[in-house]
Amino acid sequence: ENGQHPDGQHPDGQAGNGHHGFGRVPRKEDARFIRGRGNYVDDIKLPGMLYGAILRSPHAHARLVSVDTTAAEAHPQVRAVITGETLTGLNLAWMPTLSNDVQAVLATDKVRYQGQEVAFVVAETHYAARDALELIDVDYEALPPVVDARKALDDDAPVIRDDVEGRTDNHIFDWEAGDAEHTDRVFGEAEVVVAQDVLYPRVHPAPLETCGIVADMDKVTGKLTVHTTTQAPHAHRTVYALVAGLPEHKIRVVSPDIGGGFGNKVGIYPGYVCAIVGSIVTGRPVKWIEDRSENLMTTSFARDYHMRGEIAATRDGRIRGLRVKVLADHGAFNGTAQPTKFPAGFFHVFTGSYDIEAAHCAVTGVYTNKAPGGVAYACSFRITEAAYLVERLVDVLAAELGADPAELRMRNLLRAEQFPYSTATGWEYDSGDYPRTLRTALDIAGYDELRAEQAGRRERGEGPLMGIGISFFTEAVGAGPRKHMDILGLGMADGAELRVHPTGKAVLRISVQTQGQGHETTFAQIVAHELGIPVDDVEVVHGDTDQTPFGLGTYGSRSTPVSGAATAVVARKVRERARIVAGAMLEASPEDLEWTPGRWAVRGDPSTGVTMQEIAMAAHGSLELPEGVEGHLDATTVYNPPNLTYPFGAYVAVVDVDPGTGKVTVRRFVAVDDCGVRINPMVVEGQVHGGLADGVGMALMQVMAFDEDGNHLGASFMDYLLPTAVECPSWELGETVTPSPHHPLGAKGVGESATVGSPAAIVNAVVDALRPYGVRHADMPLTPANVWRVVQGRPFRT
Ligand code: MCN
Ligand code: CUM
Repeated sequence: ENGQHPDGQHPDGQAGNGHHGFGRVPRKEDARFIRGRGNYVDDIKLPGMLYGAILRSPHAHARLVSVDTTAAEAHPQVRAVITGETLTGLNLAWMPTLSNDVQAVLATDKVRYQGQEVAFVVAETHYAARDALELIDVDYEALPPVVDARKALDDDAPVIRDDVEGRTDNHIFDWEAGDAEHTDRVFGEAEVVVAQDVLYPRVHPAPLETCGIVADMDKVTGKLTVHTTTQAPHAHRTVYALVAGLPEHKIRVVSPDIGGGFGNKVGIYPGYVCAIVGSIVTGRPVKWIEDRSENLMTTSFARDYHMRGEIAATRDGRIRGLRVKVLADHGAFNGTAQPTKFPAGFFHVFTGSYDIEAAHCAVTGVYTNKAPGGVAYACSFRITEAAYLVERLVDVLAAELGADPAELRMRNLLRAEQFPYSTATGWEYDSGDYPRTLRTALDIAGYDELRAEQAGRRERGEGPLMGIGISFFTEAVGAGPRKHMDILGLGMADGAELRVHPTGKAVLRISVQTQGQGHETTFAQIVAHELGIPVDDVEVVHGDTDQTPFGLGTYGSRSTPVSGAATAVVARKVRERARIVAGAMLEASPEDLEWTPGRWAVRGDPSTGVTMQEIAMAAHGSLELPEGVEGHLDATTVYNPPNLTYPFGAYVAVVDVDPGTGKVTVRRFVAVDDCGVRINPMVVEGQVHGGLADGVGMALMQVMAFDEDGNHLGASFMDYLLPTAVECPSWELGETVTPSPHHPLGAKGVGESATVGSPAAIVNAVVDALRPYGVRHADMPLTPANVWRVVQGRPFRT
């Protein structure tokens, strides 16, 4: 199936004019965004508001000898200067991270990466606060930094985290998954083994809106209100409650419009805590908004995984085993965001989409003198790294065997009848028909013709070099079942509340928080689909802890799998209540009623039916209801997902490489995604487009580089490059639909799929183009300079 429904009709015919459910409904939120009427944190101005600015360390590693704030405090516009010492007095100098480590809010003993927070100035204007930073006199004693993760565990490596008593090295954790012994046995017996070192470089999610906060401590009511950029308002509130010792009902976290999150806005940053302290100290609201360089240098980066992967296979191309070793660079504080039990996130889905007998991975995390983070940038908790690694390895195996990469994949993909499938590392994939999806992508691409064109060009020596790359990915999204997953002890179930007013208009309250994914539209569509009312009659309330039920927020593409399911369940509760009311209205037994979208009617006699709007009015009216039935139609629920959902997809990239300059042009890109039932196919395609652009960025342009002193070399968009329409081809999308069997709507998450799946397709295509040079692998980013370097000195053989 490759269905496009330009008329807004859902294939099941339920959506129609006026949009009563699923389908290509235009996004409600766009009306304000395209008119410049969004309301972002930096748009918020409270009476008497002050402005904060952060003094940051120029050193990657240095002892803090002294911080003299006298001159800054004397600045006429400055209202407070906060240092590590001030915070120590409040027991707030260190804060817990999402990985059960601690992180300095403001440095007290040492600075551990360039850009680390040292002091916070609160002043009457933003400019005055910035000016006053220059008046602070800090005495540093420089220490040798650890920049290369591969040297972090050397005996003579300086110990970064000597704040922890007795620590003698930079080791954070060792973690493994799979059966090592079984895997070694399979490798011992294997006919063919290939091994490859693969780096997934440090990159940055770089949302257009940087991080920020307006903190307002009301001394009279004792209530703290923070307007902030957060993907997880309720989780932030609980963390603030634990850190500051304030009760939760005295904290309100409001997340207004957010200009992109991409995992950058999951954690709590020192600037947030400083702004809150600033408001407590001055008794006035304090705004802190970071600038672009601060965002790129200090907030949650992504990846930095040094991987070594091996595949064991038979001569005829049957993959039997996978063995992986990873060195994970977590920066100076272990602040990665993922469910507690999984220090390497969901990296252990690295067996990908294949039927593999045995697999094992061992991950070691280390500290370096770089900013903390690691889980961000549409990664689905490190599935980006896993998918990239296995898809690179399969191509290395194809090269070794002289096999076609599409055929090799087809040969090893899980077959439809194998689902639900238990992987060698402990996942239970819910549903899939992988060969069908790969075939769809190959058909759209015209794979055989592309290969023929490539062969012809190679034969004729016709430039530029053409490459074709394939990737097939499986994701695990929708964290997660409470018994397996929590973050800082908070379980990952989501609440939902639905109110239906007397005239049949509805208000849905959810805990997930859109950063551009279109939740105000798509969650309204879910309610409309379940209740048969117009999408426009459903208002979605989110991003305010005072107005929404508890839930863990938006990341790991969990909104549709968890809160989307909660929404369907709560709407069905309302529909069932409506059935009882309709029974009373129609003087029939509720069991004898039948639902057709929008109305309950006596079975076999649809003309007698009552609409949802009529039922809502009656439910609030004087109609006599059966004994024990309350009036109104409101309902609440908490959804604890039974499993994750497993979206998947097949991508084909076609590139042209100029060997003289090393420049790569993405000529075509075909993406066939299967995220189960699509609530809004247009929104899904938008998500895929964005993720494919991410893939072009990471594969060809992006890396957070450092020099050997730990100086950050990419602190602006002049150096850290974002892909634009110029670098991206016109995406060619297809779809298959394999519903999730355990999700009430059959939907799976999709928000990160394309970011996860696309880098491998592009890199595989570039390596394929460079085959005449005998190239088997090249690390991202494949910038012109890097590609040029890879082919230097290599003989060209067709
Ligand atoms: N959707 C759908 N049908 C499906 C699946 C999803 O119609 N079968 C719709 C959903 O209703 C929702 C959107 O697609 O409107 C994305 O849904 P989902 O896959 O559940 O992902 P989340 O809403 O949880 O979004 C999170 C995900 C993550 S983790 C990152 S990172 C990322 C991404 O979304 N950040 C984004 N996409 C982004 N898109 C924008 N514009 N901005 C970001 O910051
Ligand atoms: Cu890993 S980025 Mo998203 O999960 O917010």
